[in-house]
This record gives sequence, structure tokens and C-alpha cells, in this order.
Amino acid sequence: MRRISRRTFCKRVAAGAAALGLSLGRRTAQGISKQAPAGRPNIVLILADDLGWMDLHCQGNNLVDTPNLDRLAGEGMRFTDAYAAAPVCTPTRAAIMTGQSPARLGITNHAPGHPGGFAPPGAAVGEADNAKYLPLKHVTIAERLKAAGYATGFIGKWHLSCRRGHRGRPPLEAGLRPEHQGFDSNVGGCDYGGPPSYFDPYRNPTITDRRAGEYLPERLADESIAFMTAHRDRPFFLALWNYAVHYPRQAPDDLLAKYSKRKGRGIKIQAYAAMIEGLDRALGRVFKALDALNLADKTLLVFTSDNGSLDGDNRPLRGVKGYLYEGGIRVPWIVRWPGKVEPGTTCTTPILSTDLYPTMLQAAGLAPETGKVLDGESIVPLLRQTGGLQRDAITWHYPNYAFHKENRLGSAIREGRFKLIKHYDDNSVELYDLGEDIGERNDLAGSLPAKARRMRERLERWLGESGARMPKRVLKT
Ligand SMILES: [Ca+2]
Repeated sequence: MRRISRRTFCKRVAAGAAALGLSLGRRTAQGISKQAPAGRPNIVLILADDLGWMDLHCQGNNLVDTPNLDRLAGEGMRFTDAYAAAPVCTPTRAAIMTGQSPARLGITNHAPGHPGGFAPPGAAVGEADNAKYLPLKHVTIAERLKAAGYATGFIGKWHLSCRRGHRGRPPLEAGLRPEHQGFDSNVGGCDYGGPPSYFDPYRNPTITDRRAGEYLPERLADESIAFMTAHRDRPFFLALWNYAVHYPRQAPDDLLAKYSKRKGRGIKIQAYAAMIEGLDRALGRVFKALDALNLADKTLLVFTSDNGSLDGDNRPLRGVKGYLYEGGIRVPWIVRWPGKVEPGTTCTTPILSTDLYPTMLQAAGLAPETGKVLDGESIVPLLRQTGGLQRDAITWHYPNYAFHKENRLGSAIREGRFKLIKHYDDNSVELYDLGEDIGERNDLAGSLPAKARRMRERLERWLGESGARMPKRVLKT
């Protein structure tokens, strides 16, 4: 009963904030208290790449086995309405590192992306300009934690640097890797999106010692365990940003064989399902190592994804990676923090990746930088069940064309149970009641015109305040 009442509390908090009509917009976070340094937890931030909202057993997919992540959820809090800051890799990762929205950062599409103004044949609008990488001027969460005495390690996929020259300048990739953005060490973090093969990932210049036949998620787990072991006696920040489950679809033979027999709703591609369990198996070794090192009790562990699934079975959600429909942005999100987060809880308050920066700062007892605009908000009150969030809406801006997809350029806002998507090709909007219609089938823009107009105005106000770059009229060639 206690757990049920706590869930209800979380819901009530979200509804209460909406009823108060609290504003969304420019806001400088303040008033975060300092903890004693001795109480600082380790922070392990695990990202999966392109893992969809329905891709885990604990999220309701009964055809995929993810026992280790299920156990993690049972030991912590699972957020049902968690979102990536963007429907593709790079802007979400930039938002995590800075606490600022892709719109404010001007980083709205995956690197390297098209040049600004690009439009596919027949399209009505061309892309907004996009910064393509995370400039060094930003103070990252790794830089903050490092300055506070944390050992900082990056392992896995980065995708925040740029291999190609930008606006005529020489290539910057080597100067924009994790080790230049606050991490003491970097294994795997360079420019490219996916590995050519999960069994031979060595196009990556930071992994030079080949080990025959190893599976990349297992190698990244090995590297993570080595990092945690080396720094077990001091606070550390480990970013384990997996390449899985981005294509190519590759998994160990035993899992491929296991899933080759599984069919049904929840599995669209069997090798993809095998890969999900392959990731879960590797993460299980990381979790076990935390226990063996006696670190689990003093570690804040977050698991989430950088965007929705590209070609998994996203039902009941609409859309995939690259779209502002729920399938493109809604993601799994689990937090374990022993002694702080009650085991086995769920929270329905909408959160998004931009919240990680202020959350990690608060967990480490650090205040946000003076004068920095934070678009995210610390979710520590939700984790500790001491209160709700101040905001009552979250927003997205995706004025770019995703590779592989024919998405429409747009922006979106979720306010309570309602979500509005604005399209730039014809200036139309769609409005959905996610409480009744999680699959976004029944567009209410026509039947609730006043609500649609108000949400659209609020979205446009936020875009203006954020300095968001806008799509361009198509250039005649
Ligand atoms: Ca991704």
C-alpha cells in the first residue's frame, strides 16, 4: 500500500504544479543546498543508444528478457514519462552534458548532419543551422564534478565532436573529445555514431588493443569495472554511454539462437531483441561489480536512452527515432540510489535528459554556476519523494531532417497530459491527450482550438526566449 500511495503522491505533485500554472521559460536555478563532502555519492550514468521505451521487460515487453535492468528497477525508481531532450543522439547528449536545451545550445541534429538549409526534394522548408558539436566553452557536468574532486571517466559512445571541418575550419574532432570536456579518461569516445561491427569495433581510435571476438558491450563493461575498481576509494563519475542498441544488429550467438524462435508483438527484429539482452547481460556485470566493490550503497546510478528506437517495436507509441511523436522521444529511465530512493517505486512526472545536469550537481552537493540558464530541473525531490518539480511543461525543438527518416521539421510541448506538436512545413499543429491516447491517434487540435492556441503560443514564446534557430525557406536552385 505504501508504494501505491507514493506513486499517487508523484502523480498528485505533477497535477498540482499544472493547476498552479507555474511558468516555463528562462530560469536560473538557485537555492540548492550543499551537502557535506563526505556524503557525496559516486555517480554512474549509463546511456543506451537508440533504446526504445518498450524495449525492456520491466517496461512491459514480455518477449525481451532484461533481468538485470529489471532488478535495477526493482531496487530503485522507474520513471514512466521520461523523455530524451531530442529525437536523435547528439542534441540529447549535449543537453545531458550542459543542462541546457538543444534549442538554446543550437545543437539540434545528430553530428555531422546536413549543412544548414538542407531540404530533401519537394520539401517546403529547409533545415535550421546546427552547431554539429559541443563547443569547449560550455562548462560540462564532468568539468563541474572534476573540479569538485571527483574522478571522471568516460566509456563508450560520445558523438559530441566533429570529425569534419566546420564552416571552413580544420577538423576539430581530436580537440573535442571527452578528455577535453572534463573527463580524466576516455575509452571509446570519439566522433562517429555507431561501430562498423560490435565484434570488431576498432575503427574507433581510442580502442587500440584488440581482443579477438569480444562483444563491444562486454568490453565497455570491462573498462567500467576497471575504472570503478581503480577509483573505489574516492568519489567518481562514470559515464558509460553504450553503443548498443544502435545498428548494426549484432549479438552473441547464444542470444541470437534464443531469440530466433521468438515471435510476436514486442519483437520486430529478432537480432535487435537479442542485442537488448546482450546489453543487459553486460550491464549485469557492472552492477555485480558495484556490489563486489561495496560501492552500490554509495552510488547514484541512472540508466536511460538518448532517443527512441529506430526500428524496434515501439507500439503502443507512435513514431520512431527522428520524430517528435512519443516513439521518437519517450525513453526508459531508472534511478537506483540506496537510502535515498525507495526501492520498487515508479514516478509519472514528466522528466527529460536536460534534468540530469542539475540532478547530478545536487546529488554531489554542488550549486549551479551563477548566471547560467538551466533548462533542466533537479529531479532529486522526485527521487526522495520530498516534493514535485517547479515547472509544468517540457519542450522540444527539432528543426532538422533525421538521417534515414522523412520527418517533418517541428517543435513540441507537453503540458500535463496534453502534447502539442508544431510543424514548420505548413504551420499546422497536432494536439494529443496522452492520458487517453498514448499512441497519438486522435488529433484534438480542431476540437480544442483554445487549448491548442494557448499551448502553441507558449511553445513559440519558449522558442523565442531560447534563441532557437528556425527552419529556412527552401532555396531555389
Ligand atoms: Ca541515438
